This record gives sequence, structure tokens and C-alpha cells, in this order.
Amino acid sequence: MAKRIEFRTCPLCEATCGLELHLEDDVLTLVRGDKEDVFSKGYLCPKGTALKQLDADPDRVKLPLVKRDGEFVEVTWDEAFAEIEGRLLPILEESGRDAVAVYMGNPSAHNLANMVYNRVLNQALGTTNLYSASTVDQMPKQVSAGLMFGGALSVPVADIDRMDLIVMMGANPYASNGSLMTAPDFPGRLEALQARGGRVIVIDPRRSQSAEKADEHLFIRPATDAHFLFGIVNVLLTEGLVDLGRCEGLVDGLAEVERLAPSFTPEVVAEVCGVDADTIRRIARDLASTGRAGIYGRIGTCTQEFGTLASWLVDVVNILAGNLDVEGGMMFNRPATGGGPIGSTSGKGRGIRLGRRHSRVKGLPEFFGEFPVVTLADEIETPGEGQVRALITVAGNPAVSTPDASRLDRALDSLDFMVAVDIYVNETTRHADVILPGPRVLTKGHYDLALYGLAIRNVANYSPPLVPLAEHERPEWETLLRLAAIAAGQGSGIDAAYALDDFALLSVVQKAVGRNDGPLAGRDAQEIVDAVSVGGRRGPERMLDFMLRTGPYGDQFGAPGFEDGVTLAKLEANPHGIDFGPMTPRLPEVLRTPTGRIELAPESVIADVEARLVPSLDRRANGELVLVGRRDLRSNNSWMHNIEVLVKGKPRCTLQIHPDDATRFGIEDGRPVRVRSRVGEVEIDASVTDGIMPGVVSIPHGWGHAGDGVGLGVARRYAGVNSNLLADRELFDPLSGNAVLNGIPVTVEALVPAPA
Ligand SMILES: Nc1nc2c(c(=O)[nH]1)N[C@H]1C(S)=C(S)[C@@H](COP(=O)(O)OP(=O)(O)OC[C@H]3O[C@@H](n4cnc5c(=O)[nH]c(N)nc54)[C@H](O)[C@@H]3O)O[C@H]1N2
Ligand SMILES: Nc1nc2c(c(=O)[nH]1)N[C@H]1C(S)=C(S)[C@@H](COP(=O)(O)OP(=O)(O)OC[C@H]3O[C@@H](n4cnc5c(=O)[nH]c(N)nc54)[C@H](O)[C@@H]3O)O[C@H]1N2
Ligand code: SF4
Ligand SMILES: [Mo]
Repeated sequence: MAKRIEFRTCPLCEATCGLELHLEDDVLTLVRGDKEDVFSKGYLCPKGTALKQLDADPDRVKLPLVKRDGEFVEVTWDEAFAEIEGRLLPILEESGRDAVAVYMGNPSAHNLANMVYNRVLNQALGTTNLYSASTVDQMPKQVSAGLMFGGALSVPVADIDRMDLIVMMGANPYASNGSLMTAPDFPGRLEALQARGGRVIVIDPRRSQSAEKADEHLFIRPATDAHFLFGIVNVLLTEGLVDLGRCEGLVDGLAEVERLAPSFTPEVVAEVCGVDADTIRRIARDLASTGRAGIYGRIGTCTQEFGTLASWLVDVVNILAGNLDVEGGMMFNRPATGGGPIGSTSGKGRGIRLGRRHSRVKGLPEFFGEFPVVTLADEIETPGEGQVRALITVAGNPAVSTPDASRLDRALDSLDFMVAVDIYVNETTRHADVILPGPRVLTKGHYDLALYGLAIRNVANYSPPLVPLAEHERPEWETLLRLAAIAAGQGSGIDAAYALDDFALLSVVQKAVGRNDGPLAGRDAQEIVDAVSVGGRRGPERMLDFMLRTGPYGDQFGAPGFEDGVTLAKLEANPHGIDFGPMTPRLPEVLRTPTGRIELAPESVIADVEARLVPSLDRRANGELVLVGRRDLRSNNSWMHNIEVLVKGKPRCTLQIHPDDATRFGIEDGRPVRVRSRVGEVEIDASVTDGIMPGVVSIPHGWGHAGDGVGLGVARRYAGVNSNLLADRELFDPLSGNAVLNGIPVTVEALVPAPA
């Protein structure tokens, strides 16, 4: 057997770890951390190792499946696409483009094919019914950062390797390895910060692993981060601690923040959030006086009632305390793809536009081209013109991942037609009429287009396909383009897909050469197309080459002065990646607001403070329970529970509850309880622990695999329950449409009374 060692970036979470893969022929035999990876330096987590088991999972869908008489049968690719063409086109013709909805799931963000071609598919469909996991995740941060800085992903990340103080709110990187902040070995970086004499403060209603390792942990009542943060703003203002630092002269709207801040004294907000006033003052002073400091907020601050306000206030505090755009503070990185060469961008833009359309049933606004997924079931179930009759899911499991899951499950069942591009028959894809499987991970080229834009260093790493496609496999990009070709009425053949690919490339090239300035201005489009199409190359790699070469470190296709710049070929020659160094200050050039300034007080945000946040200052803990989520290092949203090595051992899907509450409700550790919310109920074993705040209970999301037709042999045995049966579709953050997944009112009762 031919043994070899190859290097590849892990596609499973946002940390982008380099893997050392041992192969015998084309079989993966061992996974290790790549010690020479310029970014991860050998780190990996148990999920990375389990890439081997994932690759070998017998339950992965191998051939396209078509449902006949309620059963999936294997068909050829041509048969599958013919079925789609025959059933999708009539729906588009009879009911219009909006009758087809799309849901893009989380793994799309880790997949080069999806990052490049999902948009082509959406455009070809021409539907406004676009949904994704973004509105059960980071949409509030995108909205707040977009309003403040002007770009859809102008999100500052913590310069953690040079920090002396980090305050982490609603994030547990010891389990998640970080999010909206790409930092392989996030735990190791926190420990290095502490070893340098720096401090880590965690603010979380649970004593998470990150909280255990922190220098200080503060319990906070769910969904009161905005109150807490406004308290910090109040202290910075009243104690004269505001120092805009690098933002001096660039900030509009400070007066509005000053006008609202007096309502949020530490004493007032302490009553709401449960963090005492002296601690709020101390943290405000520490943030202002520590040169290299910052607040990092993540899922707990987003997927809640005040998600956009909390996300906004994180950046307001960072700005007022002088911590934005400084080394060791919160910084904007500079990814290798996009943006043009350094010095070519102006620091002004069109800003973001939201609410260009509204959803049919509930009138919810569009955010960055998509509607909130909390309303997907409404659009499927409500009759009338524009009703959704067909759905395409791409790498998503909304039946588990989105609120009021039982209703969505019924809605999926009622569709006239559903296509899933996925690798499993799971809670969502069991409803599909056609499943188009993605190929083995190792057949795919990989480049983290999305995640390197949020990385704490400027790095680039490309992994080529390591094994050839098997005869029955098709590349995912081709599948997406064939779907697009069908939607565009161009047939389901491969040639039509390739024509769309050529067209997509030519459009971006023409845009670049048509600019008035920059190294590509006035160049011949065909010459550039030819350069990236060397050796007949097409698909996502060809697009990637173009993006790299026109990016800030690119060779600009040989323009004078850029000859040594980066190309895909150069990345291929560097299998451990290329490090372009730590982040550097980017203000004001990074801004894309129409004013070219930082908007500290966007109108819609201020209106929401007045309409909802100020009136909520009289809320108090009242003995009722609220539900929050959590993540486990060995789990990955809803889809890695079919891997025995990750799920075995003590059950992970349990209800955490504080001993005082357990006593109050007669609940015993390890015994089953019923948890109810307005929309649903689940039965789950209790885990009694003082690691959670009184008044708060926690269930991890992503479980509940025991339903009919779920083809996950292992996951069925460790099924757990779906926490989103309890999440309420009526609870969402109005500024972003993002679902409330933390802070859901629930009741609990012991299922079997405790023995006397
Ligand atoms: N209550 C609660 N709910 C939550 C959250 C929470 O914290 N609490 N978190 C939310 C967050 S942050 C997110 S991102 C969402 C995730 O929500 P989703 O993206 O809807 O769910 P995933 O579990 O990531 O599902 C991934 C799907 O992709 C498929 N898949 C995996 N690899 C591939 C591949 O290579 N190709 C293709 N085509 N398919 C593939 C899997 O089989 C699975 O069906 O969940 C959200 N839901
Ligand atoms: N192992 C593993 N890694 C993952 C994932 C996974 O499922 N498993 N999912 C990936 C994805 S898609 C994402 S988006 C990221 C998310 O990455 P993180 O944001 O780090 O997510 P969590 O680990 O869920 O940590 C969220 C924390 O917020 C706390 N919390 C809940 N409500 C509130 C609140 O109101 N206020 C505050 N301050 N805290 C609150 C919870 O107790 C929890 O500890 O992780 C990614 N990485
Ligand atoms: S931390 Fe994330 S990227 Fe790194 S090995 Fe684990 S799953 Fe893969
Ligand atoms: Mo996520």
C-alpha cells in the first residue's frame, strides 16, 4: 500500500487548524495536528481527529437519492437532476420565483464551493425567499457592525496574542474554539495571555470551561448584556474615562450616546443584570486604563432579545475606552482575498442597506439579502400568492437548528418539492424528494474564504484535493451550478453549469478591469481569464486564484511592483500556509460608511434603545426560569453525533439546573424532567450543578435524532432532545430578525416524583 502524509485545513469549525493526514492509498488512517501550520502550530481538537471516522461513516449518503413511494432510492446524477428539472420548473412557472425558498446552513461557511457558488444559485433562482443559519447566529453583529463601520463583515476581532485584558461575554471558546474570531488554539492563546500577566474575565450565566479557566467569572442574567454594557458606558462618561484613541476625530454620534447613558447608572443596571455596581465600575476603569484591552462578545450576546444592542454596545465600549484599532485591542484584519492592494481603498462606501423588502406573511425586513429564518414556516404554511412550495437546503439542518422546530418539521412535510444538498439523511433531509450528496471531504480543495476575514493574524492557507473523486461522486460546486442552470432554464447538463461558471468569472474580471484605478484598470479581461484558467482549470479554485491575485498581497497579474505577490500556485507551494503577519491599524481606510466616519449612534439602534431597552430597566429576577444553550467540544451543532468516538461516554444532552431551583421544583440529579415553553416541551435528564445561575437552565442545541426516517445509526442511539422545540418563533431581535435562543421562559417539573 502506498503510504503518504498530506496537509489540510480542518473544515469543521472556525479555528482553521492545520491537519497532518496519514493516508494509505486513498484511505485516511491517522489525523494529527500539523506542527508546521503557520497559524495552528500543531493544535487540534477531538473533532479534527474524528475527520477519519467522518470520512469512513457508512451512513454518509454516497449516491443521489430520490424518494419513490415514501422511500429513498439511489439514482444516477443525471436521473436526480432530471427529476429536479421536471418538478422544480413547473413550480417556478406556475407560482413564480418566490415559490422556491433556499436555506443555507453553517458548513457552507467552511466550504469553498459554497462560498463561491451559493450566490450564483440564489441569483439563478431569483427568489427573495432566502434564509440561512445567519439569523440563528451572528446577524445582530453583522447589523451593528455594518451600521457602525459600513461593511457586512466589518467586525473587529480581539488581537488576543498582544492583549493584557480580555472580557468575554456569551462566548465559550474552550468548547467552541472561537467564533467571529478565527484563532486556532484559542484556549492556548488565552493561557498565554494569562502567563504574560494579563487577565481574562468571563461574563456568562454559566460557569463554562472558559469561565473556570478565567481570572474572574461573573454570572449575568440572560439577555441583560446590553444593560450591563450601557452601565460600563455610563461609568466611562461620568468618570471622564473616555479616550477615543485611534478613533479620535472619526466618530459621529457621541452626543446621542451621552444623552441616553444617564438612565444606565451602575446601580440601576446592577438590579437588572445581576452584576453588582462596584464590579461594573471596576471593569469600566480596567478597560479604560489597560492599554491593551477589549471586550469580545459572541453567541450569547447575539442570539437573544437585545442581540443587536448588545453587539453594538460591545463596540461602543471598545471605542470609548480607546481599544479599537490599536495593537492588543480590537482590530480589523486584512484578508488575502478581496479589498484590492493596500492603499487602494478610500475609507468611504455606500454603507449597508437593510429592509429593502419585507417578508410576505409577517412583514419582517430583509437583512443582507435574506429573511429571518424564524419566519420560514410562516412562508411555507400560509396560503396565497408567493407561498413557498419548494425548498432547497444546502448544508443545513433547520429542522433541528431553528426555533419552533416541530412546526418547521410539519411545514417541511407539507412542501410540494424539496431538494437537499447534504451528506446525511437527517431530521431535515428526510423530508427531501431529492438528496444530492457532497463528496468525501478529502476530494475537496479548501480555503477559508469567510473565516480568514475574521482571523487574528493575516494568514492564507489553501489545501488541494487529496484524493480523486470516486466514480459515483460529483464535486459540490458542480452540483450547485447544475441546480443554478436548472433554475435559470438552461437545462441540467454539465455544459450549462460550466457556462455559468465562465460567466460568473468573466463578470468579476470585467468589473476589476473596468475600474478607473488600481493595478488591473484597463487590462484585457480575456488575458486575465486565461491566466486563471491555466491547464483547463475551472470551478472554485479558479475564482480563488483571481481573488488572491487581486487582493492586498496579490501579484495583480504581474502589474509592476507586485510581481512577488501571492497567487494560488504560491499557496500550493506552501502547504502549511503563508503568514502575512499580525493585524495592523486600519482606520479610517477600513470604513465603508457614506460619511467615511464611525457611526456611534445609528438611528435604528438609538430608537430601539428608547423603545425597548430603557423600558426594560425595571425588570427583575422573579423566580421564573429562563433557558440558555451551551456547546460541547466534542459536538458540532446538529451534525457530528453519528461519530461514536465523539458521542460515547457520559450523556451530553442534559438539563443543567442550579441546586436551589432543583430543590424548589423537586428535581434530582440524573432524573428525568419535563421542560415546557410557550411552543413545546421536551423530556430530559437533569444535571444539578452550581455552575449555572439560579433562575437559569441550560440545554445544548443540535440534538434530538430519534425521529422517523433519520438515517443516523449512531446518533439515534445517543439521540438527546431538540432544544429548539422550546425556542419560540415569536421571539426575535427586531433590529436583525435574529432568533432568541437564549433567555427563553420555561417551566420544569420532575417527571417521576423523587422517592420519599
Ligand atoms: N437553540 C439553539 N439553536 C441554535 C444554536 C444555539 O446556540 N442554540 N446555534 C445556532 C448556530 S450558531 C448555527 S450556525 C446553526 C447551525 O444550523 P444549521 O447550519 O442548519 O445546522 P448544522 O447542524 O450546522 O447542519 C449542517 C448540515 O450540513 C450537512 N453537512 C455537513 N457537511 C457537509 C458537506 O460537506 N456538504 C453538504 N452539502 N452538507 C454537509 C449536515 O449533514 C447537516 O445537515 O444552529 C443554530 N441553532
Ligand atoms: N465544539 C463545538 N464548537 C463549535 C460549535 C459547536 O456546536 N460545537 N459551533 C460553532 C458555531 S456554528 C458557532 S456560532 C460558535 C459559537 O461559539 P461561542 O459563541 O463560543 O458559543 P458557545 O460555546 O455556545 O458559548 C456561548 C456562551 O454564552 C452563554 N450565554 C447564554 N446566554 C447568554 C447571555 O444572555 N449573556 C451572556 N453573556 N452569555 C450567555 C452560554 O452559557 C455559553 O457559555 O461555535 C462554533 N464552534
Ligand atoms: S478546533 Fe475546529 S478547526 Fe481545529 S481541529 Fe477542532 S474542529 Fe478542526
Ligand atoms: Mo454558528
